[in-house]
Amino acid sequence: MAESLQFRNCMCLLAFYLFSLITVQRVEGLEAKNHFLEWEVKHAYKSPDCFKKLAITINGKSPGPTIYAQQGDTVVVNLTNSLPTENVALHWHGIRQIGTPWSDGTEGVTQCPIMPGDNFTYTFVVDRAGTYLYHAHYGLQISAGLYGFIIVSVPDRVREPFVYQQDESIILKDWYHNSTYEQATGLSSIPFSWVEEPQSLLINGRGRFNCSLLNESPTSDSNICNERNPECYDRYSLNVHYGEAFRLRIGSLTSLSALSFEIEGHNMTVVEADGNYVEPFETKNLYINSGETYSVLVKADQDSSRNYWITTNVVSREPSTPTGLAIFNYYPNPPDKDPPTVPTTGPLWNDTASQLAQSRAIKAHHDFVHKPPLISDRVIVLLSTQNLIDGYYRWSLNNRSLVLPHTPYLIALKENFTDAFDQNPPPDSYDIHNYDIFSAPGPDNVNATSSNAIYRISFNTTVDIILQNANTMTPNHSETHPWHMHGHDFWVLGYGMNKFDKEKDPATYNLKDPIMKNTVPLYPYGWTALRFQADNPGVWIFHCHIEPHLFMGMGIVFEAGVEMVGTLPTSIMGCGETKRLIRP
Ligand SMILES: *[C@@H]1O[C@H](CO)[C@@H](O)[C@H](O)[C@H]1NC(C)=O
Ligand SMILES: *[C@@H]1O[C@H](CO)[C@@H](O)[C@H](O)[C@H]1NC(C)=O
Ligand SMILES: *[C@@H]1O[C@H](CO)[C@@H](O)[C@H](O)[C@H]1NC(C)=O
Ligand SMILES: *[C@@H]1O[C@H](CO)[C@@H](O)[C@H](O)[C@H]1NC(C)=O
Ligand SMILES: *[C@@H]1O[C@H](CO)[C@@H](O)[C@H](O)[C@H]1NC(C)=O
Ligand SMILES: *[C@@H]1O[C@H](CO)[C@@H](O)[C@H](O)[C@H]1NC(C)=O
Ligand SMILES: *[C@@H]1O[C@H](CO)[C@@H](O)[C@H](O)[C@H]1NC(C)=O
Ligand SMILES: *[C@@H]1O[C@H](CO)[C@@H](O)[C@H](O)[C@H]1NC(C)=O
Ligand SMILES: *[C@@H]1O[C@H](CO)[C@@H](O)[C@H](O)[C@H]1NC(C)=O
Ligand SMILES: *[C@@H]1O[C@H](CO)[C@@H](O)[C@H](O)[C@H]1NC(C)=O
Ligand SMILES: *[C@@H]1O[C@H](CO)[C@@H](O)[C@H](O)[C@H]1NC(C)=O
Ligand SMILES: [Cu+2]
Repeated sequence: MAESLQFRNCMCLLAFYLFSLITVQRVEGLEAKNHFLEWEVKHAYKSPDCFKKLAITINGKSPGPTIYAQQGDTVVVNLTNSLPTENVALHWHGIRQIGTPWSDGTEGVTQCPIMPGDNFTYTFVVDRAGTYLYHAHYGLQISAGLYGFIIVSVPDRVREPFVYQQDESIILKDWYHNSTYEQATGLSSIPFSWVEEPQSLLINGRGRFNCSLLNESPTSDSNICNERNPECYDRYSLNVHYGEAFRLRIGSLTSLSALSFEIEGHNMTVVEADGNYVEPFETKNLYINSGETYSVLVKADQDSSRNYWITTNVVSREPSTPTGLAIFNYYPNPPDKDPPTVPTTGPLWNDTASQLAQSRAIKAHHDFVHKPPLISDRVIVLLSTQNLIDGYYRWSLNNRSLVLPHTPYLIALKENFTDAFDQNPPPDSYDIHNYDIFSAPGPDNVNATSSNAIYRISFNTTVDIILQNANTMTPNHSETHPWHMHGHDFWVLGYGMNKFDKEKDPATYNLKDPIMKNTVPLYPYGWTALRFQADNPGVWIFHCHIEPHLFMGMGIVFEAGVEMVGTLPTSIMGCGETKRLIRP
């Protein structure tokens, strides 16, 4: 049964101090701490929604342990790969890795994979307060459960632009019963087999699948799905006292699903997005895509004689996954007592207008506006299409479907291994005049190709990226894609429907108070315009955060200022052409 909040916080802190050895250094009067974390990545049977499945865990947990740190601290994670048959790499999502581009954790881009039995140390500074994430960047391991939170507090004596009595966090996940191996095989086979919709939605790693749905099928086995398993029965319960205001950090690391999140009877005030303060606005439900984080403030001011539902629902794709549930518990009601009401099924899944309106409402807090340069040095227009390449289903950007090379780009570029990847840059645009974004590309679109070519960007120039959506290979169908950039935050200049018009649409850009984010949605048949300063030396991936879409090639890689990157640690080497660098 659910413990009290105090007890859980206490256990959390205790675990935190037990598993992390904290040293304090004095740096010019500021205290910057080092957090040494020993993490073992291993398989374990888990039943987060009652269905027993082999998951990938950190120290036996999925989601993994939350990293709590303070702005300016250094985090050192010594990761041991105890998966007997699988490589791994771990990405620190939203952390820019300034000066440590080799710690970005992106297999094929910034490092070789960590092989079974090997250990690898990630060292990086959490240079900004805010809510961040970590997750696997290898294969489909997010869907196997390798994910968690990074929560960075403001320095001592720094006040945030809002007040709260309690700091809580909720991580959202879609959960599949099939293994990642079945999924990966289906995605890379002829005929193609899509992963379909998830079986459950997990709130802080907990869900509840209706096991009797399996009883008709030959796989029925009470050991496989058991609703009396306490791992699934115990809903997450958020415990509050009447009259208090709390901050709720919400992060999503879904494999596929865009979600709506709400707390029955309680509006939320959005105050943070991807680590940046938001000009506060109130909403009944929060839309959240994979790779996004938000903080909302909630006031516990309703009838406190009962509990309320916390719900999350699939949006953007026609849902077949039941509502994910948790409990908003007013003290002293029992924390595990189901509310007396029927939980909402959320907003209409295809109400794109309401999602777009919320995206547009997210602006920089007036005291924290970081103004973008008024003009950019380069504009890259990226058209997303679904294509067949040699009979395989793929996603492409301007006809290029990303396939990572065997030698990670960061090492290849520093060592001048010019044969490690295609040296011809991919196109900065597509055939805007002739390409019809509303028609399905023919199954014989022979023009899209697999490619490992990258964009080279002059250091510290200002770059606009226009994400352009289009019809998939299914007639009258276009999908939502959350795009995530490594190493940088970008300004979100605007969103629009239909084909981007480079004459008219830039006039609609928000150059006054655009929010900076690291993940942003691209809506069906629409465009999203971003601007960023290429001021972080390294090689970075920019990709759709839907894990199977990235697996199918939906991303680009860019380099800026790689010549300024310091000496690479040999621990990132060992694969492809880098083998010869570590042999005497
Ligand atoms: C990381 O952990 C491994 C395995 O426990 C150990 O051999 C190694 O010395 C550790 N590395 C560091 C830097 O602590
Ligand atoms: C951890 O890695 C270091 C160097 O990469 C190696 O010397 C050490 O043996 C490894 N420890 C274990 C337990 O594998
Ligand atoms: C799970 O994988 C099997 C193949 O092993 C496939 O037949 C089935 O359709 C998949 N189930 C779902 C829900 O995708
Ligand atoms: C579970 O599924 C069964 C079979 O479809 C259905 O009869 C039952 O009402 C469901 N239970 C719940 C709690 O939804
Ligand atoms: C909740 O917020 C919505 C705006 O999204 C507003 O229309 C509504 O009145 C608010 N409800 C309450 C109870 O404050
Ligand atoms: C949204 O989807 C529902 C079915 O779930 C459908 O009836 C409705 O027409 C759709 N609305 C729009 C605007 O496409
Ligand atoms: C793909 O390339 C061909 C030319 O080879 C061009 O006609 C077509 O418009 C391109 N498609 C996209 C989506 O850029
Ligand atoms: C790679 O090429 C650059 C530019 O020509 C040069 O400065 C650098 O020393 C070369 N690096 C290596 C490892 O050869
Ligand atoms: C491929 O590109 C050629 C021009 O190079 C164009 O004529 C043809 O229509 C394109 N095919 C498709 C299916 O887009
Ligand atoms: C990038 O350029 C801006 C001026 O446009 C300058 O303020 C900043 O210091 C430069 N950053 C780096 C890392 O060189
Ligand atoms: C697709 O939409 C167009 C109008 O936008 C309509 O004329 C056509 O019938 C639709 N096709 C299908 C297969 O639904
Ligand atoms: Cu996508």
